Amino acid sequence: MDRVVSRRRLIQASAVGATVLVAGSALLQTAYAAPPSLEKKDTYKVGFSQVEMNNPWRTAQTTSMQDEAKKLGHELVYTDAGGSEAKQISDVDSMIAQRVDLIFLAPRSEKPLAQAVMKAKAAGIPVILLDRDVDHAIAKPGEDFVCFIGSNFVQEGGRAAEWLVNAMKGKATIIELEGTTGASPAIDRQKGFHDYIGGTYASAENSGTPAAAPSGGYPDMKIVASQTGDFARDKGRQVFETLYQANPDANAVFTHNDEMALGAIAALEAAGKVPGKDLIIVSIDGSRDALQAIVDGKLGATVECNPRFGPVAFETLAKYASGEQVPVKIINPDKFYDVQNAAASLPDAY
Ligand code: GYE
Repeated sequence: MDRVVSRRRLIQASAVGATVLVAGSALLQTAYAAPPSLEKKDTYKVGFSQVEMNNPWRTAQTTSMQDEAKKLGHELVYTDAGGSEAKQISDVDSMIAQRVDLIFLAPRSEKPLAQAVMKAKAAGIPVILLDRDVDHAIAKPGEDFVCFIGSNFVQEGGRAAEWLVNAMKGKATIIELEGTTGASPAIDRQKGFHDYIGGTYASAENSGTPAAAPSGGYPDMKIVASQTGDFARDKGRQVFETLYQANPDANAVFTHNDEMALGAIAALEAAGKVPGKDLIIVSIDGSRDALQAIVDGKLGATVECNPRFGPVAFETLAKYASGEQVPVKIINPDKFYDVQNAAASLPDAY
């Protein structure tokens, strides 16, 4: 383990607001408040730890990372954790053992993978989080890892809620399918949606979009059931089937990703219902299948969650290596798809 305090680390440490360096111990402490540094080189050996490959969003993200690495001549050490936290932790261990220069990590959930971030830090390997965050009580951005790159999930949930309020004219009986338990997009999408409906959505913190709901929110928008479908199509279908049987008066659905929306649509059709008529569905991701479902009248709308991380990921790596200040949070801009633009957006969809 590299415990030598390099000049570069000290520079980075002071860049994150460390105090004046005097004694030797203060030096060590202060230096360790910054993530490990990255030497400036033409090409790197970079790890990319993917969480799972069970949906088009993940395929698009992996392709984008692989294409960009290839274009820039970097070696990409790629792993797929198959949806297992234990496997993802051991994937990071093996990247550490292979001495990659930096790890791009798409963590399955906030807490267990925060420990993997701390192990990489202790081994002197900087980590950049892609698309999901870790628990900041365990691993801090700008200190234990370089930064998080991804969407504003609270805003995504708020935008989905705003659309559904308008579509249902403020009155709905809603079933919610949540993403993977303990994953930051599941936690934050739920928060954004619930806060908007409850009238506590922090609009200003979320660049003013959507505008705040009226105080008191929308008391006739009732979420009657909410359960995880693990961001997966078939799990979403099964869970929706159970929740709908228990709540046959539901007339709206909010799903944390498109795969689960497509699962809910399949369950509804199997039950002889007409998605888009009997129940109105709003989702998040913007996949090709989801846009097609909008065109077919089955899905109402989907908030985009941009999966094309390659360019921004490797740009951030280069900035970090050249000692430039990297923001601890880099937010990808997201579009919005409904019946107005779904057909026109199909050719570029993933
Ligand atoms: O919405 C989902 C994927 O973490 C933002 O994970 C990502 C989410 C995305 O499996 O489809």
